[in-house]
Amino acid sequence: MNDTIAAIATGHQATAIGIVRLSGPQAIAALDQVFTPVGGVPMHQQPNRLLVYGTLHTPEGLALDHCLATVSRAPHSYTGEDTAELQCHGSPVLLSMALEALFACGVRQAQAGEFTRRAFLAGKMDLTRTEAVADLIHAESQDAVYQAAGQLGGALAQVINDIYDQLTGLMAHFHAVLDYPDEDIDPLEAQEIAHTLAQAGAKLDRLAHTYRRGRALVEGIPCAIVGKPNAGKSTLFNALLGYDRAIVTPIAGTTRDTVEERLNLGGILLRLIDTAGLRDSTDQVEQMGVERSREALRRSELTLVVVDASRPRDAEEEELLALAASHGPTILVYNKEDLPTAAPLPSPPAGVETVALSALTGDGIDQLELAISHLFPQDTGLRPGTLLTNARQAQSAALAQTCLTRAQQALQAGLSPDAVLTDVEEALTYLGELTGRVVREDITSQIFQRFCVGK
Ligand SMILES: Nc1nc2c(ncn2[C@@H]2O[C@H](COP(=O)(O)OP(=O)(O)O)[C@@H](O)[C@H]2O)c(=O)[nH]1
Ligand SMILES: [Mg+2]
Repeated sequence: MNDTIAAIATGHQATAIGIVRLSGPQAIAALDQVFTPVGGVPMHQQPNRLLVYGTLHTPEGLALDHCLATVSRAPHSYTGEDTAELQCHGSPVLLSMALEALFACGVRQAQAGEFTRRAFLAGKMDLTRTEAVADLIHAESQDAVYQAAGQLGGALAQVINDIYDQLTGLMAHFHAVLDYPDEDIDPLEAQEIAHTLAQAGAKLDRLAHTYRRGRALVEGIPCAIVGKPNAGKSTLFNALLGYDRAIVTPIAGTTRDTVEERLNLGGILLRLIDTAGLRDSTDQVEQMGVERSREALRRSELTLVVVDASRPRDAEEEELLALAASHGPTILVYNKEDLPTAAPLPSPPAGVETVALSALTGDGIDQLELAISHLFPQDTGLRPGTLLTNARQAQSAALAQTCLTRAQQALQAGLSPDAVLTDVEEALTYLGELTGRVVREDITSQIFQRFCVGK
């Protein structure tokens, strides 16, 4: 049986209300030792989920707060265990004193994510829902909230389970034929198997494709700012962020490392990466920076190529622009628009949008924001909550995809159904890992590490 855990569920700053939560067999008994309701009826005699007003005190009886408490008994609670919650005033000192009082009653500090881990182990939520809890807590844009909320409601699990059920149906039918030869069950025709595999495979492909968008929602779109030294990359980086994060100097090559910051640009979450110039250099430190900017370009899904418009564009910049454009969405930023332009600006490669601005004065920054928002339309037609949003999910889906493809190929090659269905069975294992039907301790541990204490 589990022990009883407690944690402060709210932040570490003074707030109007602070919450301490408990879960485990001793949760309500421990609460009764530190909380006395005004009416005198102890919490273990109170109904579930009723907010009860009373005094929070040390086990010795020293008052700490006048506040609310509530209990929910197993299995009708978040964790599936007996749980209790104190809603106190939000002083971090008060909250830790409340926690200390509970520790004195035999309760221990909860680890990060332990409440949700218990909820998962009690079968209260599948893995995609537990991940949604963490995503919701860390959501940095409105779309990330919609996605996490939908996923928490089970939308993603439903998509996965739909595929899972279809494949299980296939397996069940096959085994029924084998196990009950006298029952006269129609054996599976290769055509039927092919049909089901194609259907499930198509659904799985659609699901796997959502990862790019899902990751952008949760992690942000990696956006590298590249260009020659002194083009104004760091100035642009700071201008977009709205504060000075990167170092700006008139000496070429001062940004020697890459700097990364998140930025919510009209609902689109960007991971803005300022790089050192892509310049061949003999200087050791700068060379490392250059390497890193090439790396940043490889990782980026949106590239801003910054060119100093007051100087003629050179071959190196042409090359950089072509490189970025062949890699993915690219915007050519003609910077230093406030200075006289050197020459008529040559037109960019096809598909590359151009924005002229001054990172120094801020003129034209709004045009850049507009261009970015056009490249990443937010309405994708995907139902919120049905996107894969992390590497773990994407990997399981990809592995399941591989197995299903193998099954389809085996069928086409004329192999027997049991050879085909071995691959289907393996695909089911990966789909099972995705939702946590198949529990792997290393996977679950990793998931719950991402949580805060108290959730
Ligand atoms: N006039 C003008 N100067 C700029 C502009 N953007 C950057 N600079 C200047 O150009 C120099 C290099 O800028 P910086 O952002 O460090 O360039 P980086 O090497 O590409 O990161 C600094 O002196 C900036 O003040 C701009 O839009 N107009
Ligand atoms: Mg710089």
